[in-house]
Amino acid sequence: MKAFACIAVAATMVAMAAPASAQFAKPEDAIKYRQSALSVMGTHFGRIGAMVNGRVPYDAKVAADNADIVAEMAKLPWAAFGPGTDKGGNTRAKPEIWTEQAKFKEYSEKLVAESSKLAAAAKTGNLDALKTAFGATAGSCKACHDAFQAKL
Ligand code: ASC
Repeated sequence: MKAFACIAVAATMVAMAAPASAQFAKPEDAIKYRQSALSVMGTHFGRIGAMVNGRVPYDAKVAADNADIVAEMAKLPWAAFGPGTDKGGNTRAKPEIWTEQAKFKEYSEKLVAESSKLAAAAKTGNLDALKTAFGATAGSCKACHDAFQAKL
């Protein structure tokens, strides 16, 4: 019984340590995963945008809750851009993601940093601070899309 539990724990640890790309059985699964993470992030980012742009009233608690989600989601997509996931699903990911990996990594890290600042700014309850951080975060979304996302 004990030995069995140890094997189960060891197997879980191996799975957690495995390269992220190995966590997706098929390229299609990785594509679906990263698109889902980016979609959830965009939804919550958009809810902050609605307040920043005055389309809905500013509510500091709602902004902070949404910004925390954005900051967490921002960490997730990148592990799903592993080798071989450039094709195999319906994707607008450009080949440059895999040929300019250092730049792509830099851009993804920029988003993680800016969205973390967004979450911190949202917690201050100051709308101007939120606007500034929102603009910087949106700028990092756009820079990456301009370089690495095929136009529709
Ligand atoms: C969003 C969203 C993006 C960014 C980008 C900013 O709300 O879904 O991808 O902002 O449009 O330029």
